[in-house]
Amino acid sequence: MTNTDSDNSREWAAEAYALLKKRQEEQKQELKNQEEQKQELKNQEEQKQELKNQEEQKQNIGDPGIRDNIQESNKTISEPELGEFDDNFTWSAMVLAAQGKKKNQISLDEINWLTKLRRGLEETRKGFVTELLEKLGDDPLTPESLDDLETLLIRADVGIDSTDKVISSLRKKLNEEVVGGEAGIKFLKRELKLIIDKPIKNSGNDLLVPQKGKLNVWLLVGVNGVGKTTTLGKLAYLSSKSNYKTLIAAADTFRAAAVEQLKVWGERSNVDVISNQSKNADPAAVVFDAINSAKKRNVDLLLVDTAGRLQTKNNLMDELAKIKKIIDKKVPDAIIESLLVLDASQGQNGLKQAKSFAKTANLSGAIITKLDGTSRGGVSLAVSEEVNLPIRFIGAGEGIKDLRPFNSYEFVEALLADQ
Ligand SMILES: Nc1nc2c(ncn2[C@@H]2O[C@H](COP(=O)(O)OP(=O)(O)OP(=O)(O)O)[C@@H](O)[C@H]2O)c(=O)[nH]1
Ligand SMILES: [Mg+2]
Repeated sequence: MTNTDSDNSREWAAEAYALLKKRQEEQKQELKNQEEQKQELKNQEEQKQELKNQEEQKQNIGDPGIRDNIQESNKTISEPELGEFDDNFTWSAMVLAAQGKKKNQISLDEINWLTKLRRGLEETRKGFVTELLEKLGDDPLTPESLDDLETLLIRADVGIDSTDKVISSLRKKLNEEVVGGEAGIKFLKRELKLIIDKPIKNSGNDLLVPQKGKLNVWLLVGVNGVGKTTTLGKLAYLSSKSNYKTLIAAADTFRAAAVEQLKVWGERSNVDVISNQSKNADPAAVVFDAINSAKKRNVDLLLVDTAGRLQTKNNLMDELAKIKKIIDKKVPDAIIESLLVLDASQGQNGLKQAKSFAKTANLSGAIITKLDGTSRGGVSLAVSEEVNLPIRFIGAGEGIKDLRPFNSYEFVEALLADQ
């Protein structure tokens, strides 16, 4: 970025910041007004009740007491406060602007998410980008700098295949023209994005959302501890917030605390959980019950939590097959997504799991979790290239809002941000 570019960016971001701040203040005022109106109504009701009580006392009729019949607003997730106008804001605003967002369309959730994503990928970035930039400086790329880049990409768990692909494209370009440091990074970003986008394009579906008018069933699968239940909770929130009628099936009947864990997530986003508390309940039977409920309630999206660990891996695969069979039988026109949840911090190990699941579990997509604070975020590229799975969501934190639909542009920008 030249100086003028960055001056313009800051100016643009400052205006977006001011607009967002104004909007937030208006929203706050609106909320305050609503609260006041609610309080006013409550006072009126209390006065009415008081009068009624006095009336009843006069007539000597007992009364259980004043009941607060004003519904308190539902437990909502508190809205975040707008922070300082700083480099984080500017960077995030620029990423949004590059995707066509207007100054007055920028939301705080998006800014916070991008800030979190960039911070989350910091360790991965430190591993190669910082070093790469230092090595490149402003000088043109050389065959030696490509060798360095190769090592750095492999070290960031990008995987051999993706690395080979990127390096050979760069080498080809280098044979044709002189490539400066900045142009090199731009080209690298484009190549990495192409790798991630390929399985997404092949799936014919750029963004995974539930199809209206049908029952969509999303199975979350993966080995133990990768974040299936947490991810499901975050998905339930995203889905119900986007006005899809959502239901959760607690089909991990193996781990005792799994149902309780899900209920907490369900409460946070006002989504019901279908479960069977009895010991050794059959996961497929839970799914059976959940489908009945889903049909009755006209549910758009049924999210199914599955066990990460059974006595053997074969049991796990059999169980998944059984669950799918039940769905096929009961709702043949349901849209089933089998989403493999992968813990980014497991790097190449996670990739091995993905390969083994992909062979048997008929997967349709991947969700990468724990991108916050790992140095192995590059594994996302390996999943795209080597397992050929479209990445559908990414998680970068334990909070309910720390999951977003995957966006390859944002991911690559965050991965290769220059600070
Ligand atoms: N930092 C961070 N932690 C996460 C993220 N996603 C999940 N976790 C944590 O990872 C741990 C395991 O998450 P679970 O959701 O219980 O994982 P699971 O795959 O359902 O585990 P099993 O049911 O035992 O197979 C919990 O402590 C979560 O809070 C994430 O994106 N970032
Ligand atoms: Mg779980």
